[in-house]
Amino acid sequence: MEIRIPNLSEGVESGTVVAILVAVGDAIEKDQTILELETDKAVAPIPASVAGKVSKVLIKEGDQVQVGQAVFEVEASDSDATSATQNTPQAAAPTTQAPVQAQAAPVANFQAPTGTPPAASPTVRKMARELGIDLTRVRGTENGGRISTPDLRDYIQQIQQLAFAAPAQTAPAAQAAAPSKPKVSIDFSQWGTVRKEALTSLRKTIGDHLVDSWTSIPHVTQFDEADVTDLLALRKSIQKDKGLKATVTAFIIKAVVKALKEVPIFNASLDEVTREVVYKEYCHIGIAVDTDAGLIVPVLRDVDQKSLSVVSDELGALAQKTRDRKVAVEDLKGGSFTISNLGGIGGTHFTPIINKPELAILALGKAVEKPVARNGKVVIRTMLPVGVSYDHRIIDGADGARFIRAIVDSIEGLKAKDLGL
Ligand code: CAO
Repeated sequence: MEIRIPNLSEGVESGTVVAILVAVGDAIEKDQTILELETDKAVAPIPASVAGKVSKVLIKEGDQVQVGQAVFEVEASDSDATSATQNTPQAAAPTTQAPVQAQAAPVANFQAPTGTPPAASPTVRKMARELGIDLTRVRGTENGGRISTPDLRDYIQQIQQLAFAAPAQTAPAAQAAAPSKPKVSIDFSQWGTVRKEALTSLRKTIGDHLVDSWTSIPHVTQFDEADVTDLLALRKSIQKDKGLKATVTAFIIKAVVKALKEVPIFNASLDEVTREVVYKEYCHIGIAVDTDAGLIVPVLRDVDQKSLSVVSDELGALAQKTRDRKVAVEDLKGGSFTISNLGGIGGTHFTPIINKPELAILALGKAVEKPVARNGKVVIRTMLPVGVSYDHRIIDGADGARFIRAIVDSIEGLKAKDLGL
């Protein structure tokens, strides 16, 4: 009996084997973690779909493996024989999402991206990968919603029809697109010794996400400075009185919530299909975390409803989990606004790139003491560099200025009563 790579998560088709946790001869339990796979989102533990004894290991560390690929051979106990086959990706549950509300001609084979990668044969998956097609958008017509080659062909034909049906929209975009130059590999060793390192899946994903955001969103970045002298004094007194070791980021999260409530467009997203602005009643804050593997942005949920002490505990735990690459894919989704704080490291202002599909992001530099003018006198205050990048398709400069003032006012005016302590 073979154990195969199960469905991972939306849009994730493959990964790199980073650790094999069992060897030939090992007895394994059903659901026991048998290997760890680095996908472009996180390191995912892969559970055994069957209990038994490992008879063959079909992969080695560093291998790139696909969803559905056999990775172990196992002598399974009888009771597990059926469940193992049921757990193969081909037998995945049918998807139930409603079709996307397209304004153009009705498109039978479109559907909204599902949470689960759909069942499809390796050939279909390969074709989709080569053509850059997101299979979660294709409706499968075979048993259990499995996608067949004709389903994929129909989907492509319908995309073509849509493209030709809207020449007025597509033509200017096509004209604007400059012919892309073929990429060339440069031999840097002709100028001296070099060392090569392949990009990890995560690094490729970070790059692709940033290029998508940077090239599809006209960014504007607005800068200011917040006087955090009182905030740091408040932090000190809370540390002393309550023993609470909340960091600067935890305080800023609480201050940001107030500003987001005042200027709610900064907590919204653009639906690029329906061309609607989606205002969110919730306040889920993405936190840029610097990890050894690269930038990862997990999400802290409902921070508007949590006290400083809960936000502080959750922030610490989430940052640690992210650095250990144990963060779940779900933890990376659904943010409404992101904070990127480089102040723990250093530097002043920088221009952050929006974490699409959000509309804005806050950058924080290092708070330092500096001379500032107050009531005609020069005094020493601790000033925090702040910057906000926003999507200029949706947010005008005046709102950008209003929002950064709201952030600065909220930071400078933060009181113990705002912290739910
Ligand atoms: N100014 C001055 N001091 C700051 C500060 C700032 N802007 N931000 C944090 N600090 C302080 C903290 O209060 C803490 O002080 P104490 O030791 O007295 O408690 C110290 O610096 C270290 O902070 P920290 O980084 O450990 O904790 P944090 O909760 O403030 O930040 C996190 C958490 C996850 C935001 C941070 O660790 C991190 O990873 N930052 C990098 C984000 C990043 O890479 N952004 C770039 C994205 S674009 O490539």
